[in-house]
Amino acid sequence: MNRILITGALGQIGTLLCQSLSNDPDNFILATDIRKPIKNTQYDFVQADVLDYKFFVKLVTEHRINTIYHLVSILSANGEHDPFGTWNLNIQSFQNIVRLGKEYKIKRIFWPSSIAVYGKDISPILAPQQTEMNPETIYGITKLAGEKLMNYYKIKYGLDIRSIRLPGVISINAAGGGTTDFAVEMLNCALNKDKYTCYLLPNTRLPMIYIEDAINAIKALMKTNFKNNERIYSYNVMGYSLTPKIWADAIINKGYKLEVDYKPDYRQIIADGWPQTVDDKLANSIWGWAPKYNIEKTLSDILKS
Ligand code: AKB
Repeated sequence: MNRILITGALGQIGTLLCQSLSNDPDNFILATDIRKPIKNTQYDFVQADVLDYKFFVKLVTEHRINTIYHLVSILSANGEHDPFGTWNLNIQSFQNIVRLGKEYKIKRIFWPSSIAVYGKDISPILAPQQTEMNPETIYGITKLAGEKLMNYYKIKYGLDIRSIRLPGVISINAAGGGTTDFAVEMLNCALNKDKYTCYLLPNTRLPMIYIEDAINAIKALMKTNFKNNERIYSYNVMGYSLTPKIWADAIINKGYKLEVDYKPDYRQIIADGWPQTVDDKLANSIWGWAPKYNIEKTLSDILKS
């Protein structure tokens, strides 16, 4: 049986990942978050701060946890308001999870990295899987540090930590504090008949993925039997790339009235430092990654509910 602990379980990815993993009778799920859920969950939930190592030791031992999905993170835009706090939370929580992995023989850990590991010196089209990386946000720096630590701990302690570099994730709920949140915010404005003021210029192009594809990617990655060196990567994945203008037009084409004006702020500089598309061939060739959702399918799926 997989006895799974999830941190950041009430976040954009955590909410759906917990539901999806809990549908499998072979999985026991212990969801944790710093916040309390607003409604009852179909799986066990404990309010907990992942910086509290001792409390997590208790959770891991009491529930005989053997797998961890560590999703807690301060994202790119929020991170810029508090670089010290962002380093502390993103890195110290990572270290706590790794330490649990080592001390309590956790068999597999998932931790998401991000396209924020790239900086504006990268070629913006099909950013390569492996290249020199110069992130320009504290969030990106913590993600790059996490990627390096993953490999360090693999060599040092033989830990099995798996990772993908997520682009902007699209779902009905925004991640909160990310630079790619405009897509979800715009969608919600269309549904609520509100006007949307976009903080990025209309033609800013960024890589995106629909939440269903992101969840499928995480699950596929965690099931793969890797050969030795294949585990060292945080794999690039993406569904499609879009601009605020393309996304607004696609929503309007679905019959929604949507008025958007554009007032770029500090997030424009962050977005300008990220690639427009990433090269995800390696994920495809090693563990069969292939997205199922394009822009049209994403919108149809979100709007049907
Ligand atoms: C953000 O915008 O910060 C995140 C990301 C791309 O990692 N969605």
